Amino acid sequence: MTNSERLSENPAWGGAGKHAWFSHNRLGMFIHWGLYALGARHEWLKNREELTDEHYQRYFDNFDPDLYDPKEWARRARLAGMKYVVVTTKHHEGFCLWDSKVTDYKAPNTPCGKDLLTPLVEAFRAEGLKIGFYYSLLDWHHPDFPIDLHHPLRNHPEAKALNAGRNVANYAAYMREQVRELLTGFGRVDIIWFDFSYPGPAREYRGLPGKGRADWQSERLVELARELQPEIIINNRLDLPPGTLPDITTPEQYTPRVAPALASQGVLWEACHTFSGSWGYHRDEDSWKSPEQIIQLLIDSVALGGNLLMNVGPTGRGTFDARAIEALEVYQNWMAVNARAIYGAGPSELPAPAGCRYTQRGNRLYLHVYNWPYRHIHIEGIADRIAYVQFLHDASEIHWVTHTRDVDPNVGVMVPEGIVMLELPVRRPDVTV
Ligand code: FHN
Repeated sequence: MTNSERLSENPAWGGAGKHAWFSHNRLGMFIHWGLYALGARHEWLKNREELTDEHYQRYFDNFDPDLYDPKEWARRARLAGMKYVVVTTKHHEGFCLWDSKVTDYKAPNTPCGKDLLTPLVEAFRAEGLKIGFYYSLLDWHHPDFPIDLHHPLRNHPEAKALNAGRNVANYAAYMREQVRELLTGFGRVDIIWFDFSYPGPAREYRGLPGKGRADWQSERLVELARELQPEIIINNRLDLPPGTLPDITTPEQYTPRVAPALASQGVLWEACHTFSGSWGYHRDEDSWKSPEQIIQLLIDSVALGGNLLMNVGPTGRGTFDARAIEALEVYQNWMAVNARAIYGAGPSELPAPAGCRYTQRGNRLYLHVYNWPYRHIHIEGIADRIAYVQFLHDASEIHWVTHTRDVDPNVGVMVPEGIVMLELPVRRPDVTV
């Protein structure tokens, strides 16, 4: 089996199967949007500030994203090179962006007065992006969701009394009804992104009962998703029976050092990250990743055979704020020249030089130089020391040239933050790619 055949079977490449689109596309947009955007201080604000429903009601009563323009969101995502979107249809606060028939806690009942999800799906689909729905297992508004260690009322003086009579089985049935709505009401859904169950035994908190694996009735959610959308990708945040493999794993806010594996076999994976320190819009969050960092996140993921899902938290008025737009434009500028090193690319068998990464697509090797402006990059296994590599179109070998800055604009480029991507035709006697 040649390398290219083997690589095509490698889960890192999505295999030839129904999920091949996922690995090919590599970059997606995560969107965290809900009532918390009005609070402008993190999507967990209800939990962090231990707000009662009455206190939090002010965000519901004033939610009216008058500047909401999903077509503009979708355009920004496409320009940034993002090929799929995962949007929070319902986050832990329990508020639904769509016109769910099983709750009143939804966008059409706010001053906004309309379903926000349908126009988003239509806009992103029109821009050619695949559709993913994030759905929170936690629900801090639902009357049957038990008050537990993550609940905003966990420290309420009447917590135990408030928790009495809550029936988690009723809540699990509610989840199935909502997942049914999401997977039957919006055409093809490519990803369902559940978040999150508590693995392992139930953990009590100050006399409040925890939730265990059985409470989520995860298997029934998976069965339902597979029945309604047979091609759908399901992530790994449902607490499934041991040995049950998700379609993708989802390392969060870090890039694995080695490609993730489950049950000692390769698995599709997607690292999810924020541009800032918050998933939901946070006005005062000032730890935004640099342009170089967000480009490296993408390269690192692909070099290890994974995807990157980068998050935007729209404001309470329905806009991407200036910092988010600036970050998306970093991807737009870099992908405009370097997309060929990302889409359909994956790991290389060749060891990358120090301070560099390799991504490979067929017989094209992409050298991503992080430690620029080092002049000499020793590439093992292909050639001796090089000062600089010039990509020769369809050449059968690599010519080493002395360092020059006037690089052919079609290949290696100096991006703003010093990451140079060069494209190399790979030719080694022992490797047929
Ligand atoms: O609690 C959530 C958090 O708000 C955010 O949605 C992330 C995204 O992966 N998931 C949970 C934390 O792991």
